[in-house]
Amino acid sequence: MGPSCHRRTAHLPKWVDVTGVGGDTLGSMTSRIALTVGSAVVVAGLGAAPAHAEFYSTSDPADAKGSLTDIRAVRAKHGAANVVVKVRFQDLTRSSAAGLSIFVDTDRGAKGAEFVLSSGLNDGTDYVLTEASGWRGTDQRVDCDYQAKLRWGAKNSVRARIDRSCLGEPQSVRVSVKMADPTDGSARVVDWSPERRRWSLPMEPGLGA
Ligand SMILES: [Ca+2]
Ligand SMILES: [Ca+2]
Repeated sequence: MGPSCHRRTAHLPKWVDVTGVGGDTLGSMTSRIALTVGSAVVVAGLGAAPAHAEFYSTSDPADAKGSLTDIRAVRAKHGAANVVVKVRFQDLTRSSAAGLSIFVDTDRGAKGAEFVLSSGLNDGTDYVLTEASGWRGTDQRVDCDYQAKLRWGAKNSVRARIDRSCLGEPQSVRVSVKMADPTDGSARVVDWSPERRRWSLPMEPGLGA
């Protein structure tokens, strides 16, 4: 339980001058710039929808006939500390043989996912976060703070929480979710959200949350 987490040292804010400007000058300059940044945040809060949101939410059709774990909704949040992804299924049962992959894109320039959290959907399942290559996981486990919780009963869902440090403190993330169910072995049922190898809208961490 509780794998160790490498936390990076906090980045210095961009406006901190480390070149040795005198205290008074630096003090007044930083407070003026900090004030400007603060005003920009207020304006963004009141103004039009930002290009990037902190949240993503989508419903998914009942299109994976033959599997109880048909994906019905995905919600995600890129918070100040974590990326949280919740996947809701038609019917999550403790004896499920299905598996879930939560792909995470942190680099739009590199094709496919950079990370993938893989989990079974049965009671007592293991789960693991690895680096990804394209749309495949690798054997490169990421040693950091993350968790997947299965919620039985009416919730029928999985909640995955990944510390941002696991992902290299990304500016923006996108997610894509895949469920694969071997059912009885004769017909493997696969369901993706939002679509096969398609990403959610980008999410950026909430400001000051
Ligand atoms: Ca579905
Ligand atoms: Ca990528």
